Amino acid sequence: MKKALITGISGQDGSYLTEFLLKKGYEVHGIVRRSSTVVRSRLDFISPEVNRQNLFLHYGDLSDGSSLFKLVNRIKPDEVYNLGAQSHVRISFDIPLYTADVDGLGTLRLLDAIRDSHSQAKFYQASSSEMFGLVQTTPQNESTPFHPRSPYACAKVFAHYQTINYRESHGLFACCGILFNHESPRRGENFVTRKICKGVAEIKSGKRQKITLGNLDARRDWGYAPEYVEAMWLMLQQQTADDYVIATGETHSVKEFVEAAFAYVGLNWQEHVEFDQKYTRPAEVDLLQGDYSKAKQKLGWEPKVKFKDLLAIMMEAELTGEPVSRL
Ligand code: NAP
Ligand code: F7E
Repeated sequence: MKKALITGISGQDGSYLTEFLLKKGYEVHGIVRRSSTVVRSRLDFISPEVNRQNLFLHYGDLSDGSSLFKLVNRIKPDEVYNLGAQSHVRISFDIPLYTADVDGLGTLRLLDAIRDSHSQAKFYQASSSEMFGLVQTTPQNESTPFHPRSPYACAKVFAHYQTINYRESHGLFACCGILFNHESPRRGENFVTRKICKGVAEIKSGKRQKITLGNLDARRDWGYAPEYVEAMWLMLQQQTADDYVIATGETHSVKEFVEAAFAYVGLNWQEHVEFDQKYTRPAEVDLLQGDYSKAKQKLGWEPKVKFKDLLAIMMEAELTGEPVSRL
């Protein structure tokens, strides 16, 4: 039985990846942070069909190198997925040092823990399309230069190159997935797609009248999270370690998403959306559109769920009141 160790197991991607690996017969170990209330809601909704007896949670933290070293030594994983992060771009402007520590140095601590324990584990790094930032070419692929526009993106660029450096210097089987935005009913409530879908459902049911948003002109390449975690796994099943862009190839504005979500329930968005400066960023990423042709050719990976279907999945989950359990 293969063993996987996942940081960020309680997050959107961590919960889908756990489900995916348990279905494949893996023993899954996850690192969770201590918090004053124990919230594992995404893991609570893992499909009853999978064998939860093979899931083990351990306290640890990306800011605590000794916990990472001990866990890698004790568990002896075959695969390590580094999904843990302070992942909110706007909030990274409020807590830049914390974000750099967890997302940047945290990755280095984990890489070093693997190296120090002489582990042969294959390593996956959650790199991000935010690294392209002020985009130099469109669409973006693995050769597009980075121009990060936030503390979050700068930390991810650091982690990205540390991962490549451990591959080239120390022979680690280490891959970076440069994933474009991917969403689901399990997306955090303060990311724009989930915020919109939740708000629209509440307006439809009469619970509220308005939602307040920031920049509606930004364009994103939005995919479906369960499909993206499969790409992570595929990267670690290859003969050689490499880096891959994972995206849908489509780009849509936040305004298009808002319009489509309100139209889904028969409402006019202009009557219900307010603007607030506090949801804007000091530097915005205006346009993202990924070219996933390398992943298609080498991994045989292709997205099936695109903009319209994604919106329908997320809206249905909100309208039926089962936002977390819906797969
Ligand atoms: P998410 O829902 O925000 O989950 C982040 C996870 O990291 C949570 O489990 C969180 O734990 C954990 N975490 C936060 N700080 C930590 C720390 N100090 N030590 C250990 N764990 C910590 O993020 P996601 O959407 O699943 O994304 C997964 C990864 O992919 C992240 O690294 C993100 O930056 C990256 N990424 C995401 C996207 C996307 O569109 N979703 C695209 C590209 C890259 P708590 O539950 O305790 O908060
Ligand atoms: O913003 C605009 C905002 O916070 C998308 C993370 O998973 O994907 C995510 O980062 C766009 C931005 O995602 C609101 O200005 C307008 O242009 O949903 P988001 P993100 O910043 O693209 C990347 C790939 C990651 O790696 C990150 O971890 O929407 N926007 N109004 C708003 N955004 C938010 N959050 N809230 C608003 O009210």
